[in-house]
Amino acid sequence: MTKHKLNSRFGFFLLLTILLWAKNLFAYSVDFDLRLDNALQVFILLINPIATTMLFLSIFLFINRTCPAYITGYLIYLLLSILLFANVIYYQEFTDFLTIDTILGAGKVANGLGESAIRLFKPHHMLYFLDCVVVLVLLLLKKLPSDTRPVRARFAFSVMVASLLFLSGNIILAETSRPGLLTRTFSRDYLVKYLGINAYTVYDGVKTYEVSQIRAQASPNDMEKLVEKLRQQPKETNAETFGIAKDKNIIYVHLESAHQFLIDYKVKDKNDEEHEVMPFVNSLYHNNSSFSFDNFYHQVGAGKTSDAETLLENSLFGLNQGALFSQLGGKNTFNAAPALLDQKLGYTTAAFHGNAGNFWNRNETYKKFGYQHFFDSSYYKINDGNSFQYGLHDKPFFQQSVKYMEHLQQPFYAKFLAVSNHYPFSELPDTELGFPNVDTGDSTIDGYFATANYTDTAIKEFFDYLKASGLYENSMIVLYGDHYGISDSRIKKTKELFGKEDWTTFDTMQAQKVPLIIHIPGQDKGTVNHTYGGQVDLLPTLLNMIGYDSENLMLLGNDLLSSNREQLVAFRNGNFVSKDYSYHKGDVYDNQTGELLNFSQPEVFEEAKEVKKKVDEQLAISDQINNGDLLRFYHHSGLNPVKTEQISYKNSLDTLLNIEKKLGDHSTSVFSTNGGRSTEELYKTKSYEEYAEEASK
Ligand code: GP9
Ligand code: MN
Repeated sequence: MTKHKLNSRFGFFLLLTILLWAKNLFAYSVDFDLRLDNALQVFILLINPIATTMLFLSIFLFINRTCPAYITGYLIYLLLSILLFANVIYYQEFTDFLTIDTILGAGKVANGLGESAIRLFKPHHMLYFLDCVVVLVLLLLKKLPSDTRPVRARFAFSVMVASLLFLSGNIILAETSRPGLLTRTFSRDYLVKYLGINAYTVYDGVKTYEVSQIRAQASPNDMEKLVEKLRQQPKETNAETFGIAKDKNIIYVHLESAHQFLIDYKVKDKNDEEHEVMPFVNSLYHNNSSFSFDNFYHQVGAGKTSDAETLLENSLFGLNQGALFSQLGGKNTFNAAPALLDQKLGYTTAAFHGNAGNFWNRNETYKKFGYQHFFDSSYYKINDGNSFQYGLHDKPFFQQSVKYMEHLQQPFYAKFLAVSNHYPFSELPDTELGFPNVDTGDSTIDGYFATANYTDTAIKEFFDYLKASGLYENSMIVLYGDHYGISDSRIKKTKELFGKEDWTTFDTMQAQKVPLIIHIPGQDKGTVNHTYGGQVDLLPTLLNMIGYDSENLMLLGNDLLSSNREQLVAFRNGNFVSKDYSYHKGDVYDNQTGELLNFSQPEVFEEAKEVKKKVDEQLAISDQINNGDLLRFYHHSGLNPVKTEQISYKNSLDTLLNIEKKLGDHSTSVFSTNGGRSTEELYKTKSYEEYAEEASK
């Protein structure tokens, strides 16, 4: 390129592009923590600021007159610099990126940040503006050559098209590295990591606009209509189990990617010796203090884990597209279990998870759900040896949770999200290897049983602690599978593991069953129940057990233990399973034989088409409530909207310690009931290697 060109307006364009690119890379390496896992991610990160910076800056190339062109170019550059810097400051405080909602509406956050801006300002932040000042001064002093000749419109247009092509290339690479990036929106971290701050901000702006349009059209009247509809479907509850877990702590143990077929399954090793995959969970499953279920299905969509959480804590479905947590979690009004238990029954509420709090937008959604405390990865000691891409492994996760859990006032509602049994099912720490792999030729399936076995031991250790600390007797512990681990596209490769010759669509549907075990120490009427139900039914079941009449809540599910319940499991994609048959895209299969009934039993086929209407209606009601944010108009629940601005997850331990101190002798935390001593030493954990060595002695 000639010197002449560099002195032109295009030269100015290049200069600004390079400066912004450099500042973005600087922010990536110094101020943001974007966790890169492989070379492709590094490459994408390096190039991702370029396309959008060029695209925005190309606007000034279209302006003919010299002064306005340079001023516009400079202002765009300044705005992009401010956007970057604002994110740097925000990230320091919230470990997350600015949303359009925060920028536009939330004066609170801006004020809060304003106050602490001085505290947050670090000397190296000067670098984000130094160049802006230098360029401005050079422009004013006319040291930077300003070219009076306009850029030809055709050239400006080509630059714009080139940046759009670059952007498409960037998006394609990003989708290759992380499929579902734009449709599932795992977290803002991911969007910035793959597309850069500018593209993320535009994407967030478009989504925010879409959401606000739908909400603006919704009215209290829409809610009333839905209330009427739900009233026509009276829900029975089981009077015998009403209140059997009254005042108990509620402990949720989230079994990541657990299929029901893991229950009682034994893996054969090379010597044909059998190894039980989840011996501890199996013992709970068959225990007479457990209400267990063998026809319980996950009902998640693209939001996977987060959809399971939505279903479980709201008895509403996730969204038809993308994740409710990411799209609406920080915006909507919910009548979620944590808020309900806190406000109506005085429970302390806390969530524990060894991954970053912004994954699935949990930081915001949990506040809206009413969680008072959230212990995310920042509360755990994590290193390369005890973690993988989804966070801390289960054994250290449960163990390290104790120092927080022991300070929760009882009764508490605590959710523990285990994660080791997550795709790709091959990332256990070295000391945890040893459980035999299966041999299907698909490495994802082959490691699945070993990671599940690891989680099983972690849960056993956690239960041992609960017993040793005395928490066990005061608690009900609910274990549930969040969704499938082996996807529909792979699942047929498991057929030999289950002694099957063929694999049908019906088998794939069966594989969507997940474990559900409601363990209530002291009960002895627990059995394995065969009712057909799904995750949407868990909250009504749980509320009945703790003795809360849920009549005034907008719950779409019904009590799994009621004998008169309608056994209908809607999947997020509109397929369903009923007591007698399974429906898949117009095909109806017999639940007992797996046979396709469309032709052999046309009457069942016709009936199924009728049932399908109910399923569609259930999903539609859920979507209307969620998309229209209709619970903001619903007051019969008697719940107050959660005051999210009063919740902070930054110093959850201090908050708990202060409460403990204030309550003094009245404190009911385990720490207090243990005479003000920690119960951490009661936690015993060993690696697979150590257990194996012990067993061989
Ligand atoms: C990560 C974990 C995984 O925090 O919840 O989510 P998933 O990929 O299973 O939806
Ligand atoms: Mn999951």
